[in-house]
Amino acid sequence: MSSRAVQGAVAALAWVICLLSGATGTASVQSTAARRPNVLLIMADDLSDDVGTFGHPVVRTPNLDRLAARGVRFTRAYTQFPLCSPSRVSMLTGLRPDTTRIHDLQTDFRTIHPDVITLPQVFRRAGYVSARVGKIYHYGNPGQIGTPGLDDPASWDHTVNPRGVDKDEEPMLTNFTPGRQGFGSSLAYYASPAPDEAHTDGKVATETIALLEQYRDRPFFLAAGFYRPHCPFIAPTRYFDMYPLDQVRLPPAHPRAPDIPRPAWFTNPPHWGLDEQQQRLVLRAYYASISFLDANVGRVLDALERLGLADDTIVVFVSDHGYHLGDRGQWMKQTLFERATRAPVIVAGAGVTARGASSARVVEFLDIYPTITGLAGLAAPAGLHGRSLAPLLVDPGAPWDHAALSQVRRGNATDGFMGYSVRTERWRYSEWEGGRGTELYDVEADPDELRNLAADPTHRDTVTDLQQRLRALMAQGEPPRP
Ligand SMILES: [Ca+2]
Repeated sequence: MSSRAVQGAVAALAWVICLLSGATGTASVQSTAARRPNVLLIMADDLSDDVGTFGHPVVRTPNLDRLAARGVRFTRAYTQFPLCSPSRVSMLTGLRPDTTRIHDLQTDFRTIHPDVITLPQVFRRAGYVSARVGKIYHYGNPGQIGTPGLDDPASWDHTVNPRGVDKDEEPMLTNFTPGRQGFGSSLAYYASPAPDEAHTDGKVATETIALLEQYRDRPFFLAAGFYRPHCPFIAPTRYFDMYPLDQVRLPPAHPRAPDIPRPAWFTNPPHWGLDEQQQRLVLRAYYASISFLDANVGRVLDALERLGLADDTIVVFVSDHGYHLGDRGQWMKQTLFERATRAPVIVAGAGVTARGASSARVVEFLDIYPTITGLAGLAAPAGLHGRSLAPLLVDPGAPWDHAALSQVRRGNATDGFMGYSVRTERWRYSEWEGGRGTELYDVEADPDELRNLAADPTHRDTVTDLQQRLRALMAQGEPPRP
């Protein structure tokens, strides 16, 4: 048995003794809880940083605002793979997608890495109760709502898989992309008359609150996995009413520059043929879904405060990747552009001193695992690919010379190929198919990534430098299989 396993066993034994010793045991449980912070991990699905908390002029997210006031917003946080399961498995194992070898939505990572220690497992082994509500590991959304999805049973003591009225409302959807497979990849919406609490995400909040009440006297690692704003965009009507159509602005109609490699694009043909009014309706539904998510997050935050747990709990809010909303005809995820790779991260609560601040340092979703274990004072397994964000939780502008690596696959595992992209504070450099296609954007001067500078001789040194950084980060993972 490893020393870590021994520590876990000792901690577990201590709990058994606490629980068996009755009233005295309860007192010692509470004193342990006071020493060890709890963790509340809140995940959104397909949420870009188009939220008021991150500066969006229209989308209102008052509850994320109040969470951000208690912590640090990361405005340049990048997923390792802009697709649900590859991103989530990477984040929760702390390993790059070429190490996890999870590049699709079907593979169970335990079939490849039976002994990897996930983030929740670190807490479980340290004697915390570990519980999940909803989508933390991959779940077909909406297809697998109400099932465990691709869950990892070793991560949890307690799981809940809510199913709400939105599942029954799917026949009511207005679907602008009937040719795409299933509602999980559709541009489809429905303004529901059902109350918040009847929806799957309302139930995620209700069940999370119940777990907070149940485990308030124990150190806990609770993960609340929400399903919105992932499509289909079903939310209660009043959230649609927050966004009159005349307030919904489409992004500028920039053309696709011909020197951008073809694999860079995901949505073909542009907008999947939607006209501008249809695009506006989809945008409004996405915004409504965000505000509904925000309201549900707010209910959980209210409970945390009501139960007196706010000061002793580390709260991390994270999406799984970003989302295109029509820029250059792109929708959803699975590109290496800013909009699909960048997503909101907020680290708040216990142990965070720079409250209400934002950090523009480039960070990776891989950094979340060692950040949370570090804040809780627990040892992370050796070999994680990320680094703790602790210095930025004290000084959000602290020196931080790190880049982010994202990747995405085109085609399937046997005849497909990968694209890789490295992001620094100023630049994004991407390579497709082993370098057959390359892109360089000065994101500071060109935030919409319209001008590919990769072939511009005046930027040759920049390309060389970024290629080296890209290779160094890729080398952390294993090479992709041919
Ligand atoms: Ca997702």
